[in-house]
Amino acid sequence: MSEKNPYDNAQAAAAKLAELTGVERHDIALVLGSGWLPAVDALGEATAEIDTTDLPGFSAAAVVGHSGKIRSIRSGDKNLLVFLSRTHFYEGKGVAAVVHPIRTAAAAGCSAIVLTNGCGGLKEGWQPGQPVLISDHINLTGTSPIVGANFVDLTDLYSPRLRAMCKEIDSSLDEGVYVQFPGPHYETPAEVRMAGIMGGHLVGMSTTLEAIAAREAGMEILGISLVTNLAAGLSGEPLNHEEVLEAGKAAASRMGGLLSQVVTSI
Ligand code: 8IG
Repeated sequence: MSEKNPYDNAQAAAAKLAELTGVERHDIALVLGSGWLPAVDALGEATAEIDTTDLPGFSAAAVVGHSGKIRSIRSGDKNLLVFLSRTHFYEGKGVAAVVHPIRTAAAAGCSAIVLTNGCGGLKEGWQPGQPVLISDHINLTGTSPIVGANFVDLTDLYSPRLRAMCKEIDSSLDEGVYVQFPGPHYETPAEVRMAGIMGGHLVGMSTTLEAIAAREAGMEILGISLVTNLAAGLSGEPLNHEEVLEAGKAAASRMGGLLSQVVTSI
């Protein structure tokens, strides 16, 4: 990242985004996690698609199934800004790089953001391919995207209004507390038990730092996890990345329908 401060960097990225997409202002941002790519087509035709690396401050995507693209989609009367990939904390590029897309979205005009991820599920009865609303989080990365004495409040971080809206769309949606581990290794079974004892229901490697940066920027936040696997030790099988992508394909139409209905009612 350049020597300027992260908020100026985000302003520069947003200006370049407007220039390359021809869309002056975006309204709602979406960040797609593992397994969510097949769902995005339900959001509508892309007005423009650019490479993340065309914007200042972005680095190339590092994970299979994550495409390093940004799509601008016109949906009803709203301009959606869809990040088809994210930078993960475990890539070691620093927390500012992790939340640069979030700050860019805010600088581009977005007042709401939908953060999605693929993760392990702890609650009994949850099955791979099941979307779950994030009700709250536990950040185990040991760090924050905010530097300095800026004591941002995280009460109701994941908008109760948007969660209620999702449940109106799909009354079978459950909620859970998302626990972010640093990764890139998955948890041990003992760590999964710890997460459960702490009050967690979902384990993953993203989202919490982004949510904090989004709150700092004043955006309304919706978090949706796709349970792609039962958390380590709960299924008797080892974890692998292929099942993650499979779960996404299997659940794509349900998640796509949910996303498109949510963005129209936000
Ligand atoms: I997809 O079980 C996916 N991402 N930490 N644990 C963690 N991250 C994940 C998992 C999981 N599944």
